[in-house]
Amino acid sequence: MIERTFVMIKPDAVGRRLIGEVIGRYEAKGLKLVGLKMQIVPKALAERHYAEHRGKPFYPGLLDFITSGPTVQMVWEGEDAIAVVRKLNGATNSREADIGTIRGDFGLTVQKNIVHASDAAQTAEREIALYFEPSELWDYSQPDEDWLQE
Ligand code: 3AN
Repeated sequence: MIERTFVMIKPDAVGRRLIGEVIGRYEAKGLKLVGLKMQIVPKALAERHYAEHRGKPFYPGLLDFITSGPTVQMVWEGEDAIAVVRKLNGATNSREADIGTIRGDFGLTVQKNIVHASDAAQTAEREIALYFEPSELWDYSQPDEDWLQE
């Protein structure tokens, strides 16, 4: 099924000049970029984004980190995009993430783990709406789509 998922490149990866590398992984897989922006996430927005983690020991540090510098927000589209992107990203703990995944290849920590991506259809819908207006998402076709859709 063609899905859309939300992905954020975190401040560590922006600071380490990994934006192009991360975007290149999703592009190479065959996913389509349909939304893109860069911002320092306001604290109130970060609190809404990570509401499910409120009260956990790592929550204050997570908020500080995610608002500490510029981030890149994206929406990617493709067959089973939510699961495919999480596979490309690898396990949350970068040290345990398989080599070949984004976190496995570029990360060493749990918190500074390069990327965030939606974990389910409902989350994707919620996170896309948190960061994008419908008018900021683009419908367009690419000439190789027949090779990339069931
Ligand atoms: P994922 O980003 O893989 O979906 P979540 O949603 O469980 O992971 O966690 C959200 C973010 O919270 C992680 N990306 C990471 O930055 C941070 N985080 C999760 N667990 C921990 C932890 N045990 N210690 C520090 N930070 C954590």
